[in-house]
Amino acid sequence: MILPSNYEYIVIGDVHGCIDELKTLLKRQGFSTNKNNLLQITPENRYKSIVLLGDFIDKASDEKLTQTIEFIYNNYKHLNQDRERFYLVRGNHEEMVYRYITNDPTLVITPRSIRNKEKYYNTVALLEKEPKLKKLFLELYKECSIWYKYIYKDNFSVTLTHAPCPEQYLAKEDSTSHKKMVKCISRSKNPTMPLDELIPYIHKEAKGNQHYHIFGHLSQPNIRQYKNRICIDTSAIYGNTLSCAIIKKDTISFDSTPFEFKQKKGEQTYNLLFDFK
Ligand SMILES: [Mn+2]
Repeated sequence: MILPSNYEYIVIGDVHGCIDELKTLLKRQGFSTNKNNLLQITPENRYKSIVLLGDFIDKASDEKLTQTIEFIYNNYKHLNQDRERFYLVRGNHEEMVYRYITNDPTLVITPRSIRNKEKYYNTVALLEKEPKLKKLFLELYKECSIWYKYIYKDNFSVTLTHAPCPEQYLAKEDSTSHKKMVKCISRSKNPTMPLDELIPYIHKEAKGNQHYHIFGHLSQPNIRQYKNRICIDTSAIYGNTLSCAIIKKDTISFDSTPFEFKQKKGEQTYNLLFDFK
């Protein structure tokens, strides 16, 4: 999916129910909310678009997850009424929750998968007891794309996916490529392995040109960049910050806002990306 290059993009990393921080970050980027939680369209933000880079659900409290889904749903409708300007990328959490709540027959139910559902995918239980919210989530899920690409002249482009992935799969449309862009090899299943060894392609394929790949998924203590590979998941739900990349013409800048402690933070030990000794 190609993004028109005559607009500016605010690309936001893994929200995981951090609705207060999402609203703060959007406000810092020129989008205030009114009393109905709708983002205000002003002459100043007319040329700005918003991209959520996947994993907007799970890990947070039920109250905050509810607010997050409602906020994204209402603003998705609201902002996209005149032109498309609010985009969603599919994360592995949206995908797994979707598979659980639609009783995907390819999802093998084991004691482990039931434990995972409770531990990692707490949005499933919430949606199962709140049918109206489930309907909103299902509608949003349909709107999620696997990737977006912004192209500004021949020498500058930015590909957006939820997870890091090998170059050969980037922005491709076969089902293997789709899987690779949504989720990479699991860190939690390989806890002692340094991240740079777990996904070696990400730094081996990195180049010093201006064809960037921005992704989230790998919670980090800060924005991590190596050459043209950039991770913007800065662990908001783990009490750190929510970050965005701002793409304007042929420039990328960044902004972050701290966790506001309006809900309990999650626990996580960081496994650092681009940690070259
Ligand atoms: Mn993820």
